[in-house]
Amino acid sequence: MTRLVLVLGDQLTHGAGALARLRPGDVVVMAEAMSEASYVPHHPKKIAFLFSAMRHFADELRERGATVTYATLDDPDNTQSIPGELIRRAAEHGADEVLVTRPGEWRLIEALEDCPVPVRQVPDDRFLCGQPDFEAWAKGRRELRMEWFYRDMRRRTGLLMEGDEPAGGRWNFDTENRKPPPKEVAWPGPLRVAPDAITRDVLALVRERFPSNYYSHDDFWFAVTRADALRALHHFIDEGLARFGDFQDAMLTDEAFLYHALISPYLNAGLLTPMEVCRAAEDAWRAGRVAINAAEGFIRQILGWREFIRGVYFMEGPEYVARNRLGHDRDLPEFYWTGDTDMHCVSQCVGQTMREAYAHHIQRLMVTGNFALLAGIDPHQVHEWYLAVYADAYEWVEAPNVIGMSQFADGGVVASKPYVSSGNYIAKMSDYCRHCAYDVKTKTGQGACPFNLLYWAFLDRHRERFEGNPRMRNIYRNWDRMDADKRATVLAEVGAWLARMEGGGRV
Ligand code: FAD
Ligand code: DLZ
Ligand code: SF4
Repeated sequence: MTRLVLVLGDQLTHGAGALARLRPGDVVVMAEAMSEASYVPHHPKKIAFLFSAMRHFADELRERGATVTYATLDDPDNTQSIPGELIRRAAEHGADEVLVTRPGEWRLIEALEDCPVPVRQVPDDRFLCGQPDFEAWAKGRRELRMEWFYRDMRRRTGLLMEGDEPAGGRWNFDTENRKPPPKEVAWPGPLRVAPDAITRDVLALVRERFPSNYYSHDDFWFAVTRADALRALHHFIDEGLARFGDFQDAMLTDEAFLYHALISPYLNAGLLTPMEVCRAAEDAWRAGRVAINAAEGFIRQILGWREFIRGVYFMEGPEYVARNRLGHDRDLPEFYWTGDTDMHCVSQCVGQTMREAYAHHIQRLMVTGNFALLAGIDPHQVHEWYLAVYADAYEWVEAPNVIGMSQFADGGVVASKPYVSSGNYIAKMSDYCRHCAYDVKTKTGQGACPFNLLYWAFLDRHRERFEGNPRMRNIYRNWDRMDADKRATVLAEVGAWLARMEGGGRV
């Protein structure tokens, strides 16, 4: 009997997972499915990136001799769901078995388990730490901390190691990183690839099927093949990496990319592998082309954070995304879609997100994430927003970053304390406040920065939970030292400001 091998849109890696088991006679199934393209309102550039990358990948598989069935979104026979396509192709080819690399979302894992055609899911071997290894590492630990996991991964892979010791004598060079924003940015930004005929067809289809008042369809420049993704990686290693460490937390008005790599869409779709990315950074350091703080800071994101986040998602199970430990229930404000707010930091981060389907880590964590947490937005709505708007978003990586790291809705599995800050942090790490209608130095009254007000209100609201945390004790001391009238003013002003926001008034 014929066997089907299902390849999903984020499984575009030759010779990995199910594709490593491809036998003569197997039929590869790929499908652009409306169910996948609409379970959240994805950014059209994310959809176009995936569809075009899928079409190029299907051609590459055919060139390598595989039999591939591919359903485009506008194919009249397309059933528009992944299980539907498996049933249709199984009947077409007389197949009674499907092989697939385990998907990166519980939603799809469960849908495939329920598929009437038996589906065998094999582990996704594109990660540097397999799930059994992660769970063995996590077992018996009171708390999971990325830094310890990362050191184990350095030892295990030999990346940036000199024998048993970390290269450069330290595991972590973050004290040399996190500089305030540069005056000017000295690299041209990510490699921009001109759309070829396949991409142009996809862009036309996506423009027609996924019209949007919020998102931009214009100026699509993502790489959609492995060859171009590799060029984009080396462009960054050669021209951006040297400054990555220094400015990794900085933000600048109208500078969407700073010294960031812009490789997460490629890594997550499988066009690049994590080991080759880490090796490229290590080689640049060994060749003396970048300093250790840049190479180490960058490698830590991939070898440490990315693998750790993945392990947490699968360890915590399908209910993880429903967690709401802080009981936040406010609706996500409309300005998360329009950028229409006087808060320049939020307006900048949302604006570039709607244009580029991209924001870098600190923009996601300390601007849009910080605001949602401070304002008590329902974490599930925050989660769905992040899953929709970014070209690199799949639940396995988005959810632990949002539900865990950013919204503390998992009660501390990913983060040891909530990532909240007043406007001071944004003022230090960006030029946003200089262009803002609010005044970051004003704590209460006319023009007071909302982050300042919301920050104290958040701490006050969650006092019982956080005042015992040794890393937060001093913050509570500062709040308690404020005179009682001032504290009452802060809380009253926050209430009024939030009521204005919830009433749809401009804030
Ligand atoms: P760089 O800053 O150049 O970093 C290099 C690489 O490190 C990234 O490409 C990425 O693969 C990896 N990386 C860095 N931090 C993380 C992290 N925390 N988790 C996983 N990988 C990491 N990343 C996603 O890939 N998909 C998401 O949906 C996603 N959602 C996020 C939501 C929030 C609230 C936060 C705070 C972070 C999120 N991240 C997500 C992590 C990070 O913001 C992005 O990986 C990064 O911005 C991608 O841009 P880059 O390629 O320019 O990364
Ligand atoms: C995200 C996405 C989108 C938008 N479209 C498709 C699609 O049409 N066909 C497909 O196979 N995969 C798509 N994907 C990626 C899947 O949703 C992804 O495999 C799961 O989210 C698991 O990570
Ligand atoms: Fe954001 Fe406040 Fe700075 Fe305005 S003043 S940019 S709202 S932190």
